[in-house]
Amino acid sequence: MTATNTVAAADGVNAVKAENKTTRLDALVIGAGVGGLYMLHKLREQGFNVRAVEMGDGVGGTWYWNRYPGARVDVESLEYSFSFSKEIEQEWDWTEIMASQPELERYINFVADRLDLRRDIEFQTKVISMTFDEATDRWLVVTDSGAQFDAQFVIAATGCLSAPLTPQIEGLDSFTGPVLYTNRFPKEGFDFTGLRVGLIGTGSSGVQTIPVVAEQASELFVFQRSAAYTRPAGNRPLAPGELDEAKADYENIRYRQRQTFAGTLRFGAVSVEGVTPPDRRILQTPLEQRIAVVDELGWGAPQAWADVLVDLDANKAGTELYAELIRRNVKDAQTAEALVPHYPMGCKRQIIDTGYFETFNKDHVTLVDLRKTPIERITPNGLQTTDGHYEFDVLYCATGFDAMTGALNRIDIRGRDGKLLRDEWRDGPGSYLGLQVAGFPNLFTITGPGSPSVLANMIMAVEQHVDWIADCLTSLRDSGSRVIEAQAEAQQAWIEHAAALVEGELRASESCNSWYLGANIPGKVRIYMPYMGGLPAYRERCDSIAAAGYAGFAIA
Ligand code: NA7
Repeated sequence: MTATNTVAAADGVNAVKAENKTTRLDALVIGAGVGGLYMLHKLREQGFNVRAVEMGDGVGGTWYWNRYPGARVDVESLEYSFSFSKEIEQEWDWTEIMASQPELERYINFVADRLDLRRDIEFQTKVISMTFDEATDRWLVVTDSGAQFDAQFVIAATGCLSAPLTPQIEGLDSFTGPVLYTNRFPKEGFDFTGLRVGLIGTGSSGVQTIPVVAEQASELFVFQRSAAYTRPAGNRPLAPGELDEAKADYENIRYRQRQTFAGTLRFGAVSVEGVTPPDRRILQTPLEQRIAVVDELGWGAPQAWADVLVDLDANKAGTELYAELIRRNVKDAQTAEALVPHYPMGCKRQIIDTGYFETFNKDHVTLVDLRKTPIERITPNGLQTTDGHYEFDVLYCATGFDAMTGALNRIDIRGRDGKLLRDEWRDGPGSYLGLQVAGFPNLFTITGPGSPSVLANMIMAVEQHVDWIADCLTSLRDSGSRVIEAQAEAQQAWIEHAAALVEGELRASESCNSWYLGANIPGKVRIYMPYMGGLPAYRERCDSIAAAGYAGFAIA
């Protein structure tokens, strides 16, 4: 149903004063990445009047925006794909073990077309504010396109790594050449051929794009603040017959995926299913024997010990093995040394790469260690460190995201009593199950903070959330209920439970700084945001809460 009125947007946001179209809905989905698309499909199937809005002009979310050269998923595509439709599973053919961004984007477009989802998506429409009306128990959602929505439920499928960071570096605006970002790479692509490139950032995106850019650029300067723990991905084309074999066994693969901690059977080429923890301890092993393990296991060696991810000294010894592997792959001793991380293994997300270390053996690739010579400023034609000036034609930033909370905090979300979500989250992103926030009724978050999200295969995590939310809305409709809201006590108990799971863990300790902890954003409160209990236990918990009549939620 569509109505027309002239409502002005909330104060402080780009006022939308033109004649606005307000569409009345059962549910509005924000985002048309994998979460938003499946949510839209599922609610439509269940007879809800639902639409989605999407900032971009196409579907895909992460795989729409992060279209930088070298972008690739780090779990197997056969597993990193929708499991809800047996038909789609059989119809789509993956070409590689771990698909590249173009193939993933094609796949997501295929799904959108196959399910005829586009007709219910408003593209190039960014939500700027949403206000909960306590009189009607409905959300008024205002967008920058003039479209407004009056929805009973809002489902934010806004992504965990979708709010791009612009590095706070003096002089950034003064650079006269092109400035590119991995997380907003131009849709038409960019040809680095023959150009001198200055690249900042060596997280997953930097590590993936550096070898590809080095193939084209005439000169590449890599400005590294923190070295990466990365190992070869072992990607390859799927062999003939391999895909058919997997498709024939899909039910079993999905079943096994659901039993694993992270919803995936392999990370890169390494099996994580049913792996028994190693029983050897690095601190009790003489150096020559540690090196023998490197000879035997290669890049698997640094983590092949019981104590490395739990004890700081053991961790340092593990990093030594990692350094040994880098030395074996990088010719220049000084560069090899600079590529060894200075922080514990396991703090940040493990990266997998294709030819990363070998890239630094190329004569036209230079690593600049910012820990030794920090950036002073960007100049019109390059970058000045404390040590000298580097001149280049293109500035290329792989500087990451305001993870997990950034996308929602950039919207003015007002719940009960006009409370702003970003104020509520100032001391940490409180949430019940990562699905709802107390004080914000009828608003759901897909893979929100406090859920397994980024620690799991994202599509598996998304499917579990979408199924749960769809069942919840159907159950509310069946019982004639209008409002569901997380209760503050249940939320607090969940926060404490989630915090207890990471207590004493290296990844949440003072020696670690990661985007999981919000540590890449100056001033952001330091809290380990994803839920560490694993997907199977989490799913069980969500299901038992639903079975108990949505325990911990108030329903009216
Ligand atoms: P990440 O992993 O957050 O990496 C960002 C990189 O950019 C990291 O090396 C940062 O160094 C570096 N960075 C950020 N700001 C600066 C400034 N101002 N100066 C120098 N270096 C800077 O983002 P990605 O996009 O690579 O990956 C995000 C996730 O996407 C990834 O974990 C996967 O899950 C997929 P720092 O480490 O902060 O010292």
